[in-house]
Amino acid sequence: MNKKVTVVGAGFVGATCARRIIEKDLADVVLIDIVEGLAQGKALDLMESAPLEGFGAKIVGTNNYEQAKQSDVVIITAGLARKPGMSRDDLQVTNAKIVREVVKNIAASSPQAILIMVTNPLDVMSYLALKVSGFSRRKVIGMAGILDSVRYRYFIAEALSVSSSQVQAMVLGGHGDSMVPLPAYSSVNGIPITQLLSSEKIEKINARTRKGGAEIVGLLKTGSAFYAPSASVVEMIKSILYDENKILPCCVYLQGEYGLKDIYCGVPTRLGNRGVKDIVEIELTAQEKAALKKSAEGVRENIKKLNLT
Ligand code: TXD
Repeated sequence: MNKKVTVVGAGFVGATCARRIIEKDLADVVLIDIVEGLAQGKALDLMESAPLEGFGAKIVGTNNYEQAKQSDVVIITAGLARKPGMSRDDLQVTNAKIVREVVKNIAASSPQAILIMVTNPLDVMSYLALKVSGFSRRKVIGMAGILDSVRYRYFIAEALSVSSSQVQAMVLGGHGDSMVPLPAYSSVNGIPITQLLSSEKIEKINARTRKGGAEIVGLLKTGSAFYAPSASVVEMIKSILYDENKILPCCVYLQGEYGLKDIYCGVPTRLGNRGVKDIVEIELTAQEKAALKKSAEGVRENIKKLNLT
């Protein structure tokens, strides 16, 4: 039997995730949206591409949670996206209401599922999903670090005129302007970027990475990025459904790791069929540790505004 992935929110990120999953035959997909006909229309359109694209996976669209029962993985993308001039935090009040309702429904229909959170502000919504679902921390994981890291990889590849597939790079911390790119853990086929680029050039790339989301919002004007975000979600799904045990930067609940407690933050995580198998603690300089702490404290301030008891 095929694996089952439910995608909540049939907008830009959700529909593109659904498309990538079925075109790669990774799982059958249930696409859910609150807007009548939207998920149904996109699902039917995708199924009609199957004869040409040659995939065997199935997708259905719906407005309720009946068909989502017994999902292996649920991706939550429901909520507003940024417009120019907005920060991710500006979305919090509206998106918290949406995420609360969606997570309650998912917890009732798929209590065994692994949740991948996408809705912004990502770190805060992941925390909210953990609390509302009552799931174990291994099963509620936010997607952000992979996206921030692939942006970093692309910018490094562009600066060096090398294939981006040869660039490895790591960005930790919250999914906001205070995220923490780690040049010491970034390389081109094993060669540290610190040997290939000047520190001024690296600092410029770090700054562009921190503002990577805003750069796309500024260009699109009506919404935010979705191609690289959906590809990043699929990287997580593959590692979970096929127990690949990849170490990927993910937004996870910390209970003392990196000196941080009761908070969601982006750190290297080993992902497999049980969700988070391990949180990997890497060595950081005093400056990087301070930056990670600062990034996490910003998230904590916003978590307080959720008024969870
Ligand atoms: O790195 C990351 N985590 C992110 C996060 C990268 C890119 C986008 N990021 C965030 O994902 C973005 O800031 C938004 O909060 C979400 C979704 O972004 P997207 O670009 O897909 O937004 P859309 O196109 O507006 O789609 C949102 C859909 C839309 O179709 C709504 O009708 C639907 O969500 N929606 C709902 N679906 C189900 N149930 C409820 N309650 C609901 N409310 C809205």
